[in-house]
Amino acid sequence: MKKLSSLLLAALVASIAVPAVAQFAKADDAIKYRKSALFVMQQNFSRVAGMAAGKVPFDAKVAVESAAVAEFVGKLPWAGFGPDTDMGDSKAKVEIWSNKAKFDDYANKLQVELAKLSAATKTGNLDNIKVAVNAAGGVCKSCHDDFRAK
Ligand code: ASC
Repeated sequence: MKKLSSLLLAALVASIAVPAVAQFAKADDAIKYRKSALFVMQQNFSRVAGMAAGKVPFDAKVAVESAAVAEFVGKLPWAGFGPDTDMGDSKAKVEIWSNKAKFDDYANKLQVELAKLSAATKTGNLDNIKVAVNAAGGVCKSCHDDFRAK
C-alpha cells in the first residue's frame, strides 16, 4: 500500500513537471517555446546520430548525456501546439490542427523512440544505437513529411 502510494505520488509529480497543456501568455510564446524545445532536442539527437553514422567519433559518455537530454526535451514541444497557435513564424502546417490525432501519435511515438535511444546509449554498443537512431529519425522524417512546410 505504501509502495502503491509512492508510485502514485511519483506519477503525480511527473505529470506536474511536464504538463500536457502548458499555458502561454500569447501564441508567439507557444511557437517560440516549441521551436526552442525542438531545436535543443534536434541538436542532441543529431550529435548521437552523427556518431551512429560515423561522422563524428563515438564517445559513449557524450552519447548517453545527449540522448538523455533529447529524451527529456522531447517531452516538451507538444504543449506548444495548442489551439490558436497555427499562425505565426512557423513551418507548422495547418494539417497539424485538422489532424491532431495523427500528429499526437507521431509525438508519442517519438517519445517512445527517444526513450529507446537513451536505453541504447547506455548499452555502449554502437550497433544498438544505430538501430534506435534510425527508428527515432524515421519518426522525425515521417512527421516532417506530413506536417512541416518545406
Ligand atoms: C535530424 C534532424 C531531423 C531528423 C531527420 C531524420 O537530425 O534535424 O529533422 O534528424 O532528418 O530523418
